[in-house]
Amino acid sequence: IQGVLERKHELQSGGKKAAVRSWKSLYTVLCGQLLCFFKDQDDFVASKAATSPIIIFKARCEKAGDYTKRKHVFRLYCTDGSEFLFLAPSETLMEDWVNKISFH
Ligand code: I3P
Repeated sequence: IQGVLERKHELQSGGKKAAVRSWKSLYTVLCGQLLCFFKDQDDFVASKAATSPIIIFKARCEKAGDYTKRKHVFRLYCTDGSEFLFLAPSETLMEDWVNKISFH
């Protein structure tokens, strides 16, 4: 699965509150046990990553029911204690991302 998601860093590894907390639009690609991030699809095709990838091996992913400011948001809990919110363009796409990340 791949497509544009907005991403917000909530916790750094170890569980410390992330310093940069703004939403960022990223072309996101699930590749095996990695989530990879690009500025847009052209950069993906050119393999020009925008940020480091996130390792999703054994990560937990679920709809962020507690986050009520925006719709179609899911949360990723990584094994290093870091946490990210992702905003999908629709509820269907959000469920698709959650299922594919959870059962990759
Ligand atoms: C952050 C930005 C985020 C906001 C976050 C702010 O400020 O406004 O949208 O999260 O709030 O710190 P900045 O752009 O200056 O980094 P929400 O959209 O979830 O409110 P937070 O620190 O309470 O998470």
